[in-house]
Amino acid sequence: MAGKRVCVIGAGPSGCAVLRSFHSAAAKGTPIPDIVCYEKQADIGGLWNYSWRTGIDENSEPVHNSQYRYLWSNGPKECLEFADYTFEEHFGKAIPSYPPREVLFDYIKGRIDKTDVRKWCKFQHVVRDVQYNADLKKFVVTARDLSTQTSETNMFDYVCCCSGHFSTPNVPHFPGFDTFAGRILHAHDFRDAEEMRGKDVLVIGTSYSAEDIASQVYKYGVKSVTCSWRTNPMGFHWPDNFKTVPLLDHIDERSKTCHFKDGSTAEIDVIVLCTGYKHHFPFMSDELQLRTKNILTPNNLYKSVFWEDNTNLMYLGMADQWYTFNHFDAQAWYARDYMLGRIQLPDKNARLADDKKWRAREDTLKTDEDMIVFQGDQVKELIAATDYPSFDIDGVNKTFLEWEHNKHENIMTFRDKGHRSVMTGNMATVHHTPWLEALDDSMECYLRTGGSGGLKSKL
Ligand code: FAD
Ligand code: NA7
Repeated sequence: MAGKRVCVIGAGPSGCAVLRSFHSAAAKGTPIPDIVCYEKQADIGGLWNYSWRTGIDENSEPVHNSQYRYLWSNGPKECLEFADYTFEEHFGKAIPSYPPREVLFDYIKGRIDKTDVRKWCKFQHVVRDVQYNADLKKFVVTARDLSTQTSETNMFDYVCCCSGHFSTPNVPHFPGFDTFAGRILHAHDFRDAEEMRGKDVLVIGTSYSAEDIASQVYKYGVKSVTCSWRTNPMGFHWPDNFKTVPLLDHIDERSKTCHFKDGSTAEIDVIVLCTGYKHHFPFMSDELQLRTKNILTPNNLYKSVFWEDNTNLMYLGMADQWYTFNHFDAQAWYARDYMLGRIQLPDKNARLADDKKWRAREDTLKTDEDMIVFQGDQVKELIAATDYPSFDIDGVNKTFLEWEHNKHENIMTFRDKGHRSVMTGNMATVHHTPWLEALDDSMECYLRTGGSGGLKSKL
């Protein structure tokens, strides 16, 4: 290991997983390489490190954050729990299953701050360029220190790209947008549901952003929500002031009248494009650049991690996400063991055959359950190869299915349910206030036992 150097790009949950994996090896006495983690923001946490800003940040960089005020976990915390750092260990007690953003941010930071890995992080450093020098067999990485506006270029043996893929919005155009008499924004720029109070809102898209933003604006007093779908409608039992329509066709000139593919119309004040994100790596040289859609087996990545044309480049967290934090850990531990020489990868033909096998299986998946089990199998395979603490992945799959069931039973109350941790065997507690009434999402209020967290007077 002596003399080897690893560059980690981004200190969100995926980058932190890499840092933590090396820390864990070092704590067991294994010599580890030199590590530098460039993070363009001022702290760790990635998307969970909330910013009110939209567009361009204080350093003239594109704002990374896509999360919003009042965001609560959209899946059970029991499905993302770190196997080496449980919620109970962090909070000192059992807590409910769907924490608000601030609580999850605290949990992410808590695991990192039990170690000294921040010493590897260079905050407010944005990676601008990554090239591979085949003669030297090294990556040449240029990063800009945003606080001093100076650049540095360094050589690395390995690069772990952990820059996320839910920050560069996919923004389609619809006829009539140019002169729409209301407001158009992408989910990436959505920050505060309260500004939608009393408004007629159109949500385009049918995935997580659409379902959550539609629910959020309902919670904070929207007048009506029109949900527009391209492939399939969302299929939840929405409240009475919701309407589901096919895709937007066009908007009348200089008006708020939206026409949909079935000929129906609606008067709309605000259009929220929940149309997903692009994998976007402008800092990677062309031959190192991941180009993929948001799928479970991203293109050209062995085990969804190793760049097929140069396995010393690894991308983490790039698959579509059912499993999140503990999946990133599984990838990080596997990548770490490759970098430590503990895991040998097969030759390229065998790797491509393996990619093909997983992709062929992905192409057969029909239901959410199929996809959850599929990703669970990917996590199982990675974990089995390393010393990341093993956990009951079939149990987590079941929790995902309970969550799906609860959402379809009532999209506005699924967060009031509790799930059992497969890590501790303990049930989550019941939150003191139903989600729909819980308008104060601060950590202090959330962790309080008993009492109301609802501030109805705000409405
Ligand atoms: P990110 O969190 O995006 O972190 C990437 C990091 O890389 C950032 O800190 C960024 O500043 C840094 N970076 C980017 N480019 C550069 C560069 N050029 N140089 C240096 N640093 C760079 N997951 C859940 O499990 N539960 C949820 O409830 C949930 N809700 C979500 C809600 C929204 C609105 C969104 C968008 C996502 C949500 N997710 C949720 C999924 C989320 O993607 C993951 O939880 C997680 O944040 C992904 O971690 P990551 O480290 O891969 O990426
Ligand atoms: P997703 O999950 O990638 O979903 C994108 C959605 O956008 C999906 O419903 C697509 O519909 C829809 N889409 C994409 N392009 C279009 C166009 N041109 N017209 C209409 N609809 C379109 O992104 P999300 O933002 O929902 O979720 C990403 C993460 O954020 C997730 O991890 C969450 O936790 C939060 P399709 O089915 O393809 O017709």
